Amino acid sequence: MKEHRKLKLWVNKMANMCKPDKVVWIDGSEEEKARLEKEAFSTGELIQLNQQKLPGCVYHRTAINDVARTEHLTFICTKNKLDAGPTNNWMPPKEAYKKATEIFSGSMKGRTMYVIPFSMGPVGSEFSKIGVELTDSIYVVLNMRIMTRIGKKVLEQLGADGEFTPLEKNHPVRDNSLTGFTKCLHGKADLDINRRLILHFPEDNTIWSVGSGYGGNVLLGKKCLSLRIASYLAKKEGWLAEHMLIMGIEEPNGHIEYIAGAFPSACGKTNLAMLVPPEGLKKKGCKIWTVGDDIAWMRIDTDGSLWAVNPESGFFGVAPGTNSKSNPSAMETIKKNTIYTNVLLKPDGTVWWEDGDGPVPSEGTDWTGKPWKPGMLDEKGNPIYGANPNSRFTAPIAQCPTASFRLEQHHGVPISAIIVGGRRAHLAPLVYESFNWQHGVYVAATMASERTAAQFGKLGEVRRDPMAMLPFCGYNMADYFRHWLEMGKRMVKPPRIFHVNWFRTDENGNFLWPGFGENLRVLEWILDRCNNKVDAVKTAIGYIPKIADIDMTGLDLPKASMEKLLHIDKNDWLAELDSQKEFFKIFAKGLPKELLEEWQALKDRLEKS
Ligand code: OXD
Ligand code: MN
Repeated sequence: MKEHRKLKLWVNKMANMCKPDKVVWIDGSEEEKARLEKEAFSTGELIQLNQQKLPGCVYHRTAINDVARTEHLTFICTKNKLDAGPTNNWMPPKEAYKKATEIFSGSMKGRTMYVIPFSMGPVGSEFSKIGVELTDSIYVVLNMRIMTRIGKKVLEQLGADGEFTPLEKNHPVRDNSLTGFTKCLHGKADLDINRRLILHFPEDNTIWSVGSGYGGNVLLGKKCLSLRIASYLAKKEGWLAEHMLIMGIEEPNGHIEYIAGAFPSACGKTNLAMLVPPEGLKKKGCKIWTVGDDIAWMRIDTDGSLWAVNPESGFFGVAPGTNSKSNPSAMETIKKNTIYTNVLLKPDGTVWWEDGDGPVPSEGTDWTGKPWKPGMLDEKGNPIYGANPNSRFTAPIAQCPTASFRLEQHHGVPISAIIVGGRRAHLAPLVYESFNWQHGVYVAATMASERTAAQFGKLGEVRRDPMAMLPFCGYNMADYFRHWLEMGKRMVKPPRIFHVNWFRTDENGNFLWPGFGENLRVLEWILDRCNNKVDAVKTAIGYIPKIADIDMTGLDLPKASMEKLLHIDKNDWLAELDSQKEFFKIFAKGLPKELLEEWQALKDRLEKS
């Protein structure tokens, strides 16, 4: 194979800085996997789990101060601050490279640097992007092996000079600053939080992450490439890189329609992507197909509609709360070939987490490596969890019982509807449909979630998270909104945009909607709307369902609850508008005028209602 000169030069340059003892090129083979696992078992980086009960599964603990994405240490490094926008941390590229160089220098002495060529999206698809991650962590290599397509086949695809394949044939954008792949450098260094930086250089198509071993900070194909860098590329090349699940709903006649959905974390995105139809709807014979649970790359095809691919090939899911009731398909998926991180390790070499399956084990080793028993309290009297609340499983999508047969298809799937939503105890009805694309963009740009007890901050406080992209947009979010508006103009048949809220509560704080599989009832209504099969009630905020149009077969929910779920409180909405206005202020003059027009139009409609 002819070598890629620029790739080789870059690897040498990075190795000269980090000074690893060895540089190993990852080929993606089974023998390589076995060799790396063996080495990691011998150093303690990984623990082999019970191979009878969990074949192919391994266990890993991260450092105690390194269990989640560190947004405050995550930077967009563009020449101009304005290009990063008001919602991102910004650092000038020169300063960022300098700071990180100091930490990276010599940090891989005594270690091996692995070179991982990877493809986001099926290898060879014209919609895929290639990256190369350099890392001193075997855990990262083994995770990337599941989450992305790696190895020799990717190098072959990159070829000898490897320009990026422009995402859309009709809108090719050649950018000479691109050298054919995203240059991703990761080093654990000393895992010191004061020497941790997650740096994105969109103008150089480069990511540098140092001082962390936590997935979201170090699996650089995921949030860093597929969202932050990709959103920047998508803007330039005329497509969308989104923090969205993709799922298909198959009718008994075999017709499948696809939905993409954006939800902030802790809103049940993974569960929704793998939804199991509830008993009452089972006899209808609908099937769910999971295309992805976290990221969607979407482009306009020659038919003028929006098509999506999931660039990932694995799930990096939160373990606590995942059980056979909340997500039976996930439980099935993670029975083999799974990497478990920061969960409780049981004496029999299996794993457990809070709100998981099975009885609470009588003992185990917790995620920090200490002996654990149920009911243990810390010095402040708080419960000591066996598993970290953000403990994870990494598993291949192909193992999911509902994995879509179109996962490997280069073309992706056509999207009929986009749904967005957060946790709102009041305000937002169970579902509403926007009037048109522009209104839908406004709905998505103002979406929000209320903090739960599990999050830092004031309980119930509203956190705006436009398109669930607040931590992931690699450029100025005001330009991102404009890009969404422009995409709508280019589509002949744009997907309809809906807002859902599974989390509305009654006066006593109890959830009004049962959620989980029952959400299919709402998805069915959404698809019926897309196919002009049902009417709706026009309200100030958008179209809501007529109660009779939601199929409630087998669900015993009082009509009064449905009424509450669909209620629109004028005063609450007027207060919401004030809060949205405050949020819009941060974008100053950059905010597209269309969003302000939509805001004003909603205000007028509410006042008249
Ligand atoms: C994730 C996240 O891990 O959104 O997917 O934080
Ligand atoms: Mn996510």
